[in-house]
Amino acid sequence: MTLYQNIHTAQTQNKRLLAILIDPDKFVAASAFAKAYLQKLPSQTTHIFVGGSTDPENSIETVVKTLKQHTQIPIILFPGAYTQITPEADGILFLSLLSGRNPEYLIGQQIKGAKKTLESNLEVIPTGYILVNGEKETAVQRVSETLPLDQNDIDTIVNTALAGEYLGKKCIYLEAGSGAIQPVTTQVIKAVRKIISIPLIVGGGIKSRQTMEEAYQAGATMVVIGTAFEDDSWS
Ligand code: 1GP
Repeated sequence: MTLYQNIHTAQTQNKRLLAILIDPDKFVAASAFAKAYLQKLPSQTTHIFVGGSTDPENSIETVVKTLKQHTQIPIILFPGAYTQITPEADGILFLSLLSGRNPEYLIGQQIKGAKKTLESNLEVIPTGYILVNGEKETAVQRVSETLPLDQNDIDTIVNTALAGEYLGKKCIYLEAGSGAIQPVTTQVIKAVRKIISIPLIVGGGIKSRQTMEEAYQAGATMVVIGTAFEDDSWS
């Protein structure tokens, strides 16, 4: 089964997927660190995402290689820039920032990374990436120089997600931004879930089992958690 078939099946069979996001910038690519990190992950972890808005040390390749030595969990790139594409992973969320109006993040980075992606043999998962307001200026907003969508403007969020599906995206990722104060609300998740037929990924600011549970109940196929495992604040 491909990575996408697995995600799609989870959606149709109402199974819950959990991705842990590793920011290469904050990860020590050493065996002992990787082992200890992997051990503390929840047993229901189904995927590991690796990527960040920035990777100044260009460490993503060594981070993925180190992780691969210690886990069978599929590793999917979640690149903030085309420079983060590396063949050691299993797949890539080929993102387009649909909430923004910066052509560089709608199509520019994608053109720069297309050939590298082809040559890498990574499984490509075309993903419509929608940044919503998490009540904090996040790295995605800063780096992409775009504004998030207002979480109260559910119509615009829903229409953006639907347009993403019609454009051929295979997943929609609702993102409140790393370290968001306000995660994606259940109202937003429910409204988007109701209108799209593709898997829905939800992340940003989820720090507790309860918030994770609420996101699944509202219709998330996959929940993404990063910061809470980085700073051990998961509760
Ligand atoms: C960010 O959705 C992810 O891109 C995860 O966010 O770091 O807040 O868990 P957190």
